[in-house]
Amino acid sequence: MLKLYYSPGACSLAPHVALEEVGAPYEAVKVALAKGEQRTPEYLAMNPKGRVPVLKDGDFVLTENAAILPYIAQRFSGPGLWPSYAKEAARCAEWIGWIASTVHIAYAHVRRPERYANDPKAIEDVIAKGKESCRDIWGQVDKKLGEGPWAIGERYSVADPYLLVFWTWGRGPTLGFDMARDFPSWTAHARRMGERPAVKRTLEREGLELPA
Ligand SMILES: N[C@@H](CCC(=O)N[C@@H](CS)C(=O)NCC(=O)O)C(=O)O
Repeated sequence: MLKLYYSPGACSLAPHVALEEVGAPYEAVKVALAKGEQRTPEYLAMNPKGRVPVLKDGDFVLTENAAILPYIAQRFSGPGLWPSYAKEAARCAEWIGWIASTVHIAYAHVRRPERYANDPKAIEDVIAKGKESCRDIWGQVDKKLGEGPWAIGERYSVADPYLLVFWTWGRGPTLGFDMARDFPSWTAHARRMGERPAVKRTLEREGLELPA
């Protein structure tokens, strides 16, 4: 039995949706980040990084969205969430690599500035600059998505639920972007995501609103 350790609204939303999409039996184990459950000795013994997501497949423990998403897609190849054509697969890897290394990290400068500076004034600056970077990067995502309809074009892949995470963070209180006005292509993508039964089920379980 697969187990996904997730926290509502966190970046673990992406593998959560992916598991719903592939229809594999799995258990969703909630980790309350606000209560520090990611730092208990038991959790750290499983994932010394103290983060979600973690995917357990028997004894195989996997961390990092950039590894977990391709793993889910390739292990359950039936639904085709990892493209079989080399160029499409490369596009999918390109999105996932960029989201993990750049989009997520830009957001962390605003949400977790204490990781990047100690001095309170410097922290203020990290947040201000982080917001600017996010607006710029959110714009790049919007442009790259274009008409879609999906991240890599005509075909839905695990890059799509990963994008949804950052759309929801864009509308959240940390960034407070007007996603529909400023990032219309990404918002159209989020709305398409919201029509998928797997996404509806996952958002409901995590207590998140559908993209309006
Ligand atoms: N590079 C990791 C990042 C994971 C990560 O930062 N997860 C956050 C939630 S979105 C977390 O668990 N934060 C808890 C903490 O920092 O204490 C991935 O993509 O899987």
